[in-house]
Amino acid sequence: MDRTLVICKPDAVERGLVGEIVARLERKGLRLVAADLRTIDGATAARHYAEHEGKPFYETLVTFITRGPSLLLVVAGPEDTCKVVRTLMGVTNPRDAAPGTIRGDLAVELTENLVHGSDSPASAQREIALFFPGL
Ligand code: 3AN
Repeated sequence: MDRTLVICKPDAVERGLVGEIVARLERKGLRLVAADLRTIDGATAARHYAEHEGKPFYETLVTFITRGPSLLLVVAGPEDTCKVVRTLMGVTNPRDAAPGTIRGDLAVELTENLVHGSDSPASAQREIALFFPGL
């Protein structure tokens, strides 16, 4: 099975949309391998978003992702799981995301875009190790 990391971000937990998001992943045919409701600490957020360090939205992003609990998931599918999850999520800016996608149906704000999914198999491996060491 091919695995990826999904984060239902603090806005998803605050808005009570975690069940909706997990249901969409499961209905697609993906399987939950690990799940943990956890407030991401600043150091872990900095490692997770290292590629965005120095960008104008970096501080906003780290403040947002650490403001309350997120639901961290490892999900598995037969193949191309990162791509499958990102198609279900929709593009980064919810205002551009297609109807039928998580962001397209449920969000309007660029920062508060509900979900994160690893963008490649290499990122998935790195992010699973970061959030679920020992899995
Ligand atoms: P995705 O979450 O679709 O993989 P990334 O990894 O490029 O997108 O960006 C991570 C997060 O950073 C996004 N979810 C979004 O909240 C925020 N972000 C990305 N680009 C911008 C931008 N131009 N302005 C503000 N926030 C941004």
